[in-house]
Amino acid sequence: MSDYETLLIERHDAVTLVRLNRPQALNALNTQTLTDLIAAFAAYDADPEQRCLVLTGSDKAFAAGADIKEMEAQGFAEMYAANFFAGWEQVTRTRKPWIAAVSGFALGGGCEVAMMADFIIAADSAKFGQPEIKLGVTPGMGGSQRLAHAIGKAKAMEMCLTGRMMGADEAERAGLVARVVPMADLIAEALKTATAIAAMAPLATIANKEMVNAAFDLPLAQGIAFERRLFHGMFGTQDQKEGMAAFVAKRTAEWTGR
Ligand code: CO8
Repeated sequence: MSDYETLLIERHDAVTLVRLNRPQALNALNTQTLTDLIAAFAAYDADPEQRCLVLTGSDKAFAAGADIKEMEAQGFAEMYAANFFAGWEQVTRTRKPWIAAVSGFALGGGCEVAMMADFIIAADSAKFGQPEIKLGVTPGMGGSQRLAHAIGKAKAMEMCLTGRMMGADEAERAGLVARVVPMADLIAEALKTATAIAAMAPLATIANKEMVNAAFDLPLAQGIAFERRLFHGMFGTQDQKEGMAAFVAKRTAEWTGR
């Protein structure tokens, strides 16, 4: 049973596993999926028991894009008035960490959502692409920007202009994904990584995420100053005292998130 029409949710101790579940449309992302994901991510962010989230699809498709059938008949006025799909920005504002575990197609909006994650773990079956050009449009959920940041202009431009798909090994070499694993191991590996992250000091986790993300928004000098201030701030937490005392005493730290 799930509270969501388009998602399946499992709890694995402190890790939330969210599966996109529109198999009839290769997990194409429609308005309902966005509504469901905004709610699921907000619930995760607000739950102190949950420390990491994994978003995945099926073996065949992480998500084959925004739902073309939903968009087909739309005009500019409707898209603009509704600020269509601007809600994805709420997903990117999730403060706690989340991983995209990608098998099969991650195309268009699917690739864009995977790139919203803190990092991607890919199955060897993963195929990434921005094929919007073949539909007479462009990426619209950050793909042109995040792809260029992730893999540089040459490959990002080639992918956007040709719509070609990039396999998992090339994606790893290009820096789009953190790691490639056999398809059969994808969920286990993603949960293992998420469980390791979930065991870290909660405030330091959020601070690390914030500062790595700052590298994409701030000039270097400001990013370094931001990092140093957050680092100083960590010395106001109980977890800094606990983490360093545990190291010195050669015992395992017990985090309080304070
Ligand atoms: N939207 C809607 N339905 C889809 C989509 C999609 N993106 N992708 C697949 N489906 C449906 C198919 O129509 C088909 O439905 P049916 O059985 O009713 O005919 C079912 O899923 C299975 O698909 P296929 O039969 O095509 O499966 P294949 O294995 O033959 O092919 C492919 C798989 C190659 C992935 C193929 O389905 C495909 O090319 N899909 C479209 C990929 C694409 O172009 N994606 C980009 C979409 S545009 C986009 O994402 C823009 C994002 C920005 C929006 C933000 C606005 C602000």
